[in-house]
Order: sequence, then C-alpha cells, then structure tokens
Amino acid sequence: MLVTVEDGRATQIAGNPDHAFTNGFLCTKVSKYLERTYHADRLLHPQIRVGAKGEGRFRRATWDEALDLIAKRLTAIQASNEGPQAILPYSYAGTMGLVNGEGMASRFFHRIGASLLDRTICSSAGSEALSITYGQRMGTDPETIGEAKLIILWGTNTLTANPHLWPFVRKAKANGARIICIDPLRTRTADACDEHVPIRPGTDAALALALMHVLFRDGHEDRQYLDYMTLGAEKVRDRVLADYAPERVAPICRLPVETIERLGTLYGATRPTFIRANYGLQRHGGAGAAVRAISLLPAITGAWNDIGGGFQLSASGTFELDRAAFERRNTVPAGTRTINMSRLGEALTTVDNPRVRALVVYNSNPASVAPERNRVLEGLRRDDLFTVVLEHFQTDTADHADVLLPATTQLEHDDLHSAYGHLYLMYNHRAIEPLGEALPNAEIFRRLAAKMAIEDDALRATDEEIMREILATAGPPTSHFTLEELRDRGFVRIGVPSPHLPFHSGAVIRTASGRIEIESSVFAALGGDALPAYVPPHESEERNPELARRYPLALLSPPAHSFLNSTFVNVPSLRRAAGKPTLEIHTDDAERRGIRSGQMVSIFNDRGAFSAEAVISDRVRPGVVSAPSVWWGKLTADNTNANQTTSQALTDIGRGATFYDNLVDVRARS
Ligand SMILES: Nc1nc2c(c(=O)[nH]1)N[C@H]1C(S)=C(S)[C@@H](COP(=O)(O)OP(=O)(O)OC[C@H]3O[C@@H](n4cnc5c(=O)[nH]c(N)nc54)[C@H](O)[C@@H]3O)O[C@H]1N2
Ligand SMILES: Nc1nc2c(c(=O)[nH]1)N[C@H]1C(S)=C(S)[C@@H](COP(=O)(O)OP(=O)(O)OC[C@H]3O[C@@H](n4cnc5c(=O)[nH]c(N)nc54)[C@H](O)[C@@H]3O)O[C@H]1N2
Ligand SMILES: [Mo]
Repeated sequence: MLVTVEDGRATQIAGNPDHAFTNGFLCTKVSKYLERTYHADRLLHPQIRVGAKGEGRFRRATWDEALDLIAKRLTAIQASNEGPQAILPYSYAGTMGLVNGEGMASRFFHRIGASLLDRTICSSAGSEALSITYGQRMGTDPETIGEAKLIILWGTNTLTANPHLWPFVRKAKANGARIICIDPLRTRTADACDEHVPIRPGTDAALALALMHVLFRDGHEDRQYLDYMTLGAEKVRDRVLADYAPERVAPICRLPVETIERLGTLYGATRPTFIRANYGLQRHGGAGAAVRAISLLPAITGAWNDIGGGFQLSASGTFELDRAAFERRNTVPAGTRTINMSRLGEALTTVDNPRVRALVVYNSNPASVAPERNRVLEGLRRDDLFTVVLEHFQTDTADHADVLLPATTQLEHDDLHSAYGHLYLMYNHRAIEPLGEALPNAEIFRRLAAKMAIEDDALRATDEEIMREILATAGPPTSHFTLEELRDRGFVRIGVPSPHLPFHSGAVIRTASGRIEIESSVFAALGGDALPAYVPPHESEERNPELARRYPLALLSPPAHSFLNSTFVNVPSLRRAAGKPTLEIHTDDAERRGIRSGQMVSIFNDRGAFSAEAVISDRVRPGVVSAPSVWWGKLTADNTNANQTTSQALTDIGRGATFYDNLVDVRARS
C-alpha cells in the first residue's frame, strides 16, 4: 500500500503497482482506510469507565493514570489466591502485524503467567488438518495459477475476501481455463465463474471423497506420485470405492449425481488443476475432515507436479516463522491453562479455578464477532470482571471496558507482515504521526510492563529489536535477507524457488512418516478417522434430527462485501454500501412462512435471535439462509447481530469455531 502524505496528513492511498501479487489495487474496504483513520470517532485519549458496565460512558484520563490503574489491578490479581491465570488476554486479527499482533503482547502475558488463549476463531481447523496431512501450511504459488486449465474456487468468496487472486484467475480464464465455484450461496464470485455448484453447507468432505471415487474408478490417479509421496493410498482407494459413490453422496450434498460425475471426470482429465479453498469452508463441525479430503485431491492426480496446479488454503507455513521463540513461549509457567477463544461466553460465565477476573482485549471485537453473543455479553457485563480494551473505536466490546486505551492504525506504526495468500514478507512503514495520544499495542504493553516493574529485557525490546529477532529466528526462506533490505524495498519475496512447487515429487514432506499422510495416525489420535471421511455438521439431520425438525434452515453469516469481519462497519461510506442487516431467503422458504420481500424478520434458535430485512432470492438454495455480517450490535435497530444465534461448538480437528454450522428458523415480525 502506498500512502501520500502532505503536511503530515495522509491524503491518498493506493495499491503498489510494483507488487507482483497485489498488483496496484486495494480491496473495497482498505481503499477507505483514510476515511477510517481520520474518522471523527477515533479514540484519541485513554479513558476510564464512569457509567454502569456496558453503558459505554467514560471520562478522559492520562496514560499515567490509566496504566497505573491497570497495573494495580493486574498485580492484585497476580498476588491473590486465584493467581495470574485469572488474567485472560483476548486478541485476534485486528492487525496481523508481527510486532503489534503478538510480538510484545505475548511476551507480557507469558511472563506474568496469564491464562493462554487458544486462537481458534478463524483458521485452526483447516490449518491443523493441512499440517497433519502435509506437515506444513503451504500451497500452490498463487502467481502461477494463470497456467491452470481448471480452477475450483471451493468455499471461498474470492471477489470479496481475496480479490487480489482474481487477476490470476482471469489470466487462466483467458488461457481457456474453466472456473468453477462450489458454494451454497450464489455469491458475486459464483456469478463470475463458468459454473456454480450450490452444495449443501458442511458436506464438502463427502463431495471430495466422491470425486476421489470417480478418479480411482476411472483410472485418473497418478500411481507414481501416490507410491512415492503418500501413505495410505490403497486404503483410501478401497474406502472411496466402497462408500463414496456419487449416487450415495448426491443426496448428502443435495447435488445431482450427474454434477458429481462430471466434476470428477473434468478434474481427472484436465492438467493443471488448481483448487483455492479459504477459511469460510471450514466453519463447520466436520471442518478438519473437509479440508483434509479436498486438499488430497491433487495428491491423487499428481497435480502438485504441475506449475499452476495443486491446492491452496494457506501459505503461511512457507515463511517458517518461529513464533514460539519471538513470543517467548519458554517463559510460560508450567501447568498454565489454555482457554479457547471460540468459547469466550463459557470462559467468562462458567469457567472456574480460577474464574476470569481480568480480560485484556486487543486486535479484536469479541462482543460482535464471537459465537453465542448473548453469553459473551453476559460475561462482559459481570461487575467483578476488570476489562481493558485497546482500540481505534468504541466498538461493542469497548462499551464494556473499565479502561479504554487508544491504539494506532497501520498508518501510524511500523511493523512486519507475513501473509497467508502470497509469498512476500512486508515492511509496514509508519506514514503519519499517531493521532491524538494513540500508541502502538507493543508500546502499550511495554509501558504496562514497566509500570508493573517486571524485570525482563524481552519486555523492553524496541520494535526494531523484535523485528530483527523475527528474522533471525525464522527458517531459511525468511532469514535470507536483512531488515535493512526489507525496509528499503517494502516487500521481499521469501527465499523459495519461483515458481514454488511445495509438494512436487521429491519434495521434503515434514510429517512423521516423511510422506503426505492420506492415512494418519495423528488424526486418529485426535479422535478423528485414520482415513479421510465425511463428518456431518453438528446441527444436521444426520447428527441431530430432532433439532433439524425444530430449526430447518441452515444460516450462513459470511462477511458483507464492504466489511472486514466487524472492522469498517462504522465507516460511513462502507456502511452505506452494506445498507442494513439483511437475510437472504429462498422463495419457497419465505412463502411457507408468509414472509414478503422487504419485511423485517426475526431469525432465531435456542441460543438467541436477531433481526434483519428479508431479501427473497434465488441466490440461496432452499433450506439455506444467509445474513451478510458482521454487524456491530450497537449500529443495528435492536442491538443484535447474527452471532446471537451461532454456537460455541467446536470443529472435529483444531478446536475451531463453527459459525456456519447453525440451524435456525425465521418468522415475520409484526
Ligand atoms: N458470524 C460470523 N462471525 C465471525 C465471522 C463470520 O464470518 N461470521 N468471521 C470470523 C473470522 S474469519 C474472524 S478472523 C474473526 C475476526 O474477529 P476479530 O479479530 O475480532 O476481527 P474484527 O472484527 O475485524 O475486529 C478487529 C478489531 O481490532 C481493531 N484493531 C485493528 N488494528 C488494531 C491495532 O493495531 N491495535 C488495536 N488495539 N486494535 C486494532 C479494529 O478496530 C477492530 O475493532 O471473526 C469471526 N466471527
Ligand atoms: N472483504 C472482506 N475480505 C476478507 C474478510 C472480510 O471480512 N471481508 N475476512 C478475511 C478473513 S479474516 C478471512 S478468514 C477470509 C475468509 O475468506 P473466505 O473463506 O472466502 O470467506 P467467507 O465469506 O467466510 O466464506 C467463503 C464462502 O464460503 C461459503 N461457505 C459457507 N459454508 C460452506 C460450506 O460448507 N461449503 C462450501 N463449499 N462453502 C461454504 C460461504 O457461502 C462464502 O461465500 O477473508 C479475509 N478477507
Ligand atoms: Mo478470519
């Protein structure tokens, strides 16, 4: 991103035309980053609560007073019978900078002995499935996919969530590739593809295994690749031939047999084939099973050997960062407990020994984005919970703070960024001075550590020292250049060959067996199946028929085109573009309930309810409804959002959140 600064004020931002992946354009949201940065509601000073919990009334304070108060409260908790584990950090992806993400914050929380946070709210299921199967989170080099002749966009709304991939998809299309989108919703991405396959949510593993059935049945497998690179090929062959025939899978996925046959044949007969999956795919009970099965398709056909072929969920492992080292995981006291961020509601309301007494939130807005919102809010409203929030804005979460601290934006601090969709490490140069009294997260934790008189050099490290350590502790792809080079150039392609073929025949596979583990004892040890299998959604006819009768509609709540989860919801131009909370519902489902287009409806289940305007649409299939998200409750008419209905149940592998595994019903509001 290039920023133009005039007289100390950022006046323009644009994509960098020299960047080989982002190619000179910004996405819809980030192109409004100046509007967001200079928004009249930016938090500019530390504040201390004066109103009741959750009311959102504060008075201005100095940094000294605010940090004194936090230091005093945290020190008292540390010294109490309950001890430091009664302190819980809560953070995710507000900034994904390595310094202002966990670089300094983790050092602080590890050193004081706080409870550990299991960061599972987005990607852990798919990431773990990939790591178990392939040994590392790597995938096809996205810059090569213009060579592909078949591209499957599988559970990813590329034009919204990953628009920088699109020019490469277009290049492939111009070279004659067929582009297929597998998504229960007819998204704008689906519209732009040659074919849309409207699968029933949460059944992708079954589809992938049926495709494997066709591949093995018709002799499309690459024997050499399977023998040389994989473990368990014969067993999976037997299984898919016996159990996953297209006729059996069609009713599970609610797709025609013909579609599955045709997809399997096309995948088997075409070279190169590329599958792009993204994390939306894996917000279901059977997430790990789905990612595992899909990711194995190129291992069956040997597509990993083709330039432009393969699979990509995440390339983050290619960077070989050693987070444990630079986040100082060695200072975590033995026996420290871990709390799963996807069960925050439970953590704040029922977990004991010790009860959570202090919550420190940074880079996250759990009061909007965490599942089972009613429970989260109940927890945040506890009078005996001391809550600190580091933020740009007074979000739903910030309303519940005891101390609210102003943080800098990307424009106002330096940082390093790795990536999960491309292969460049980036230097984030500060472009402008911090607005008001805002401070970078790293500096806030540095000052807090000093206030608490913690003697530890790691907590005094400057941003630059942390950056040098990140590079020095990383593996070869990332340690082959200096911080100076990176700072000068802004971005550097990490040290992997170009094109990068991560799992070509002969590549080193970092699993215990040294092979791609189609059969996996690790999956089995974690309670899964040793062989790829379909695991139905928690909330489905297969696993809970009684619930499926009471709540017959599967609700998806993916991010709206102009929002980044709950970030940007308060930016006027983007909120105008999003309009208001809506629910897309199929004509049949609407008629049955007497719902008219434009009418307010209530979407509900046993966990809660939210309101939205009905949009009757053939973009959703019967039995599926969709609520573009993630709205701030406080910016809606009745202070609700889709997460009133989502559940705290976890994925099969990786302990992940299951936002899209969510049965509801809908009724017209009078
Ligand atoms: N229903 C439903 N729920 C979802 C999802 C969904 O699709 N549907 N998506 C899920 C996914 S994929 C994810 S990743 C999570 C995301 O959950 P979060 O990580 O909580 O992401 P955001 O909602 O973007 O909120 C990030 C907050 O960090 C703040 N922030 C940004 N930069 C900084 C900084 O430098 N310092 C500080 N202190 N704060 C900063 C922003 O102002 C913003 O309020 O939500 C999940 N929740
Ligand atoms: N504009 C924008 N860009 C973003 C984000 C954002 O909030 N806004 N968030 C960022 C983050 S944190 C993430 S994790 C990524 C997420 O990027 P994506 O994974 O692309 O995003 P989602 O919209 O969560 O899900 C993608 C699609 O999966 C579909 N889907 C849901 N369930 C299933 C299923 O069972 N099977 C299949 N095949 N499809 C299913 C949804 O209908 C949706 O269209 O995007 C990143 N980019
Ligand atoms: Mo995410």
